[in-house]
Amino acid sequence: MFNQKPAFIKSTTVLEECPPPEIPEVCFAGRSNVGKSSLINALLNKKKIARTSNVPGKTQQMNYYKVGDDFYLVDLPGYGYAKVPKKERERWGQNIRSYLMDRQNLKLVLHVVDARHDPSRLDEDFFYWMAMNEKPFSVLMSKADKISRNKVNQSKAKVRRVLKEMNIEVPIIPYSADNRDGIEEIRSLIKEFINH
Ligand SMILES: Nc1nc2c(ncn2[C@@H]2O[C@H](COP(=O)(O)OP(=O)(O)OP(=O)(O)O)[C@@H](O)[C@H]2O)c(=O)[nH]1
Ligand SMILES: [Mg+2]
Repeated sequence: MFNQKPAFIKSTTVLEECPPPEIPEVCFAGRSNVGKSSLINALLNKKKIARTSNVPGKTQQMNYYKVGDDFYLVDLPGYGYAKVPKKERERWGQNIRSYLMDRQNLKLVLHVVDARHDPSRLDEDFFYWMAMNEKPFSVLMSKADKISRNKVNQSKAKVRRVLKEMNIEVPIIPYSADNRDGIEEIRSLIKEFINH
């Protein structure tokens, strides 16, 4: 599946302008700068099909990437980006919620957190909201290359505990977009949900 040619399709801010829901899709959510766009590049084996930056707030729209004729990967703008004015942030929150709730062909939401930090209040709210709405999601932990394997395992255990407290049990996968650890596992997870 992932050996097919990827193509950038479009950017949009609202559900109504998303491509026709004829093939399944998977989206990437999480705070700004956590590594969502870099992960899409790693999954698609492209250096810069998705634009990345070391400055938070790079991705400002939903960006659609089509893999062969099979499925879409959707890069979402990060949240928690302070520079965006409050009004705009609220509007954006509403757009994203309606996308997450109502997009018919959305098979899986991949929520990215930084492996070096505990999940934030916003992350926890997101987990809770996904579970309440019975949306299939998984937690991916980025930048695992920046800490020891031991620390990665500790972080993973912490995320599992946080989820457990909310009675949520979902896959948790640490990875690195830099050294590609975990990338195959994420591809397998995506395939599983796409074929469902
Ligand atoms: N070491 C390391 N750096 C990473 C990894 N993933 C992303 N980065 C770096 O983190 C920074 C942010 O990455 P992006 O992919 O642009 O983050 P984003 O989540 O798309 O950010 P927004 O578009 O602002 O929401 C960039 O400097 C990346 O090079 C990783 O797995 N390891
Ligand atoms: Mg981005």
